[in-house]
Amino acid sequence: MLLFPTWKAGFLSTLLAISYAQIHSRPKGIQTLGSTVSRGESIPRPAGKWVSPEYRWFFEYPLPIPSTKSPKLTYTNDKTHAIIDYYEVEVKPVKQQIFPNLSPTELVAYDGVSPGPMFVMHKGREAVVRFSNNGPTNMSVHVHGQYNRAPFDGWAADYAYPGQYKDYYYPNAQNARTVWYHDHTEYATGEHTYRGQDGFYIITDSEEQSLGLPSGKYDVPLAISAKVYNLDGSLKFDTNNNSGLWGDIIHVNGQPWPYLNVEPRKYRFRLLDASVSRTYDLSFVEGLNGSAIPFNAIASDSGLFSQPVNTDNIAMSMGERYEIVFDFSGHAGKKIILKNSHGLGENVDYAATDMVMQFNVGSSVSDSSNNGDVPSSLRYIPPAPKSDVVKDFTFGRSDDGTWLINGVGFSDVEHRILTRPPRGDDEIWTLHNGNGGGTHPVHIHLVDFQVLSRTGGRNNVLPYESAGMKDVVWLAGGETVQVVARYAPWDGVYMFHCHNLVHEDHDMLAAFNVTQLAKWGYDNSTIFIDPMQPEFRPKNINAADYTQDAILKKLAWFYSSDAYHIGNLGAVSSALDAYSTSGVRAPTTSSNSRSLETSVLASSSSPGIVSSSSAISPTTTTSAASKSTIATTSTSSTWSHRGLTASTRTKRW
Ligand SMILES: *[C@@H]1O[C@H](CO)[C@@H](O)[C@H](O)[C@H]1NC(C)=O
Ligand SMILES: *[C@@H]1O[C@H](CO)[C@@H](O)[C@H](O)[C@H]1NC(C)=O
Ligand SMILES: *[C@@H]1O[C@H](CO)[C@@H](O)[C@H](O)[C@H]1NC(C)=O
Ligand SMILES: *[C@@H]1O[C@H](CO)[C@@H](O)[C@H](O)[C@H]1NC(C)=O
Ligand SMILES: *[C@@H]1O[C@H](CO)[C@@H](O)[C@H](O)[C@H]1NC(C)=O
Ligand SMILES: [Cu+2]
Repeated sequence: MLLFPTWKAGFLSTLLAISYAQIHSRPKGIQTLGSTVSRGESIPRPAGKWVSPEYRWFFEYPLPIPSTKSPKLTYTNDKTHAIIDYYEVEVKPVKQQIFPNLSPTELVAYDGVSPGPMFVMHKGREAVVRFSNNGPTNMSVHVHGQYNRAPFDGWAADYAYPGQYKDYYYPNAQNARTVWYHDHTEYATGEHTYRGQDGFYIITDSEEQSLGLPSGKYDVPLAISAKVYNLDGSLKFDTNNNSGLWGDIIHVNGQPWPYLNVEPRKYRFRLLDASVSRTYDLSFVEGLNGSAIPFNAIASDSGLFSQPVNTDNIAMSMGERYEIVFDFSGHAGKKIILKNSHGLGENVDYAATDMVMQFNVGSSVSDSSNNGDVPSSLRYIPPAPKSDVVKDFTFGRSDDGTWLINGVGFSDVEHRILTRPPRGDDEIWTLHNGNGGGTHPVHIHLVDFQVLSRTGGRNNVLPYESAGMKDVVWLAGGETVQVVARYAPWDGVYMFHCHNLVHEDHDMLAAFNVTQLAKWGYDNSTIFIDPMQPEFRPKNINAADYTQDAILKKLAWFYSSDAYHIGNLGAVSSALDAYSTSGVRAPTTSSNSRSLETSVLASSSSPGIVSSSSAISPTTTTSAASKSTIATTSTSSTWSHRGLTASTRTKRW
């Protein structure tokens, strides 16, 4: 076995660390080199194939920690004291040194960093984020994992051209969870995300904070992605290749095979598979050949589990998040490697795709708070609702190689709305892996779902898949998976798709329309149901819109739209309760047959030029619901307990 020469590695990496620090314009918050643990420990030079130039600097560069984004200003309503925090993010090109021996790599990233700045949102405080597109491509931003109203959900055809901006209005009303944001532009989501447009969006709440989980520097987000590079250091991406992009260079938070100095205590890690096509089976080992060390999985896509799941591995597919608490206390002075299994699913394995990163465990603990046992009870999760509405969706490949859902892709504008769940309906969706095989992580926007069953393939639901609520489920070759969700709280048109981004762009992306229940007494405004609603479309960047005065006016206008306010949510919630107990079904079709209700989307699928002078008029609000309540307390407690009544619902149809 050819060993990597340690002295040379140490010398070289000192030099390189300097140039890295100079070239890398990462914001404050980057983990600096620790002094207690030596880096560059020699590891066997992996044998096997590379498609990129060979990478040799394993565990020599520190894990970048995304900086936390601060609001630029805060709007407070005079009467209700409700608050909206306002943030600005610029999408722009940046050069980042990835290979120490090649030219810097060109990326297009949020605020010029990849992954982008991290949002830390507190439940109960709404936010508006203005994304200004100063990059070379179109842009649509999806905050993946919260229930945004349709015009703010990153609809694939609702993109901003270079030179435009869009204001996204976010509720931050759900329980604590690890959400992420990434590009969702039609036919280009994969390439844009791959070239840098992704980041973390954390929602936190007081219930979570009272659990005493590791926090601060002991709470670390880990976005794992796999890419391919050319000899000149540029990223390789073939837009016309519709099979997948597995990648031989594994990155964590944008850095290939980094290390993190840790203390011998508990850490919370927020794992995200941000790759285009690669799935992982992750485990922690001491030394390359060590056996897997058990840890507690505590949360998935939609927040905390009801109780921790003890496991020694986590298998995850693209878009999924898992949170774990790992205890380094028995490993002082050791090196722990985060490993990946070879031979998983349809992945193509390369020389070093079995390694992810290394933890260098120090010998002392600087802060022993929040280092106790993980509580045995983490959160109340209602039992899965019973439902006899079952809809089938087959994820398969057509003869020409296109990936489709029930034979339909996003480019089939007339048919891409595959189903219309009545608002508040509990539905079981049966997801089939059809022709063409392939791994399809299925992401349903808007809802949190529960995984009910998996047949074929792995034939079981993994304990950490069923322990919490999710928004992506891994549908591997030969598998059929059932998920149940309540299609709520909002009505409107939302996407669901494969999160193998190559499949998504080629064209495994469809939609559903959560339809109004007539006469149930809640807000019946339709302003938020069309993702292409003109008022909310991107606008040309102009200085006048960026003054404090213009921004505050815009925030007041958003506030008056009543998109998310507690009065609205309360009314929706009680209307749906009434519906649930009445047993009367609204006269809406629930089949997933092709429908021809297309006029709205057909006319808006190719965004016309948005007039540059489309100044927002703060008086054109269509919803006039009163704001008699103050949105500072928990806005969704009623909502999250709705599931309690679900199992006793009787439906008569
Ligand atoms: C942005 O979208 C427009 C309209 O679909 C398209 O013509 C244009 O080529 C896109 N721009 C880029 C840079 O891809
Ligand atoms: C498409 O990409 C896959 C995976 O990287 C590769 O194996 C395949 O050869 C590519 N196909 C073409 C036609 O380039
Ligand atoms: C680790 O395993 C590899 C084969 O997987 C073997 O070649 C190597 O000698 C082992 N190293 C140690 C230290 O046991
Ligand atoms: C979605 O459903 C609503 C009824 O709730 C309807 O008004 C609207 O036109 C539908 N949208 C599309 C694009 O079919
Ligand atoms: C919406 O609700 C209001 C008040 O309940 C009612 O007056 C109005 O007619 C409704 N509009 C539609 C389109 O149903
Ligand atoms: Cu797929």
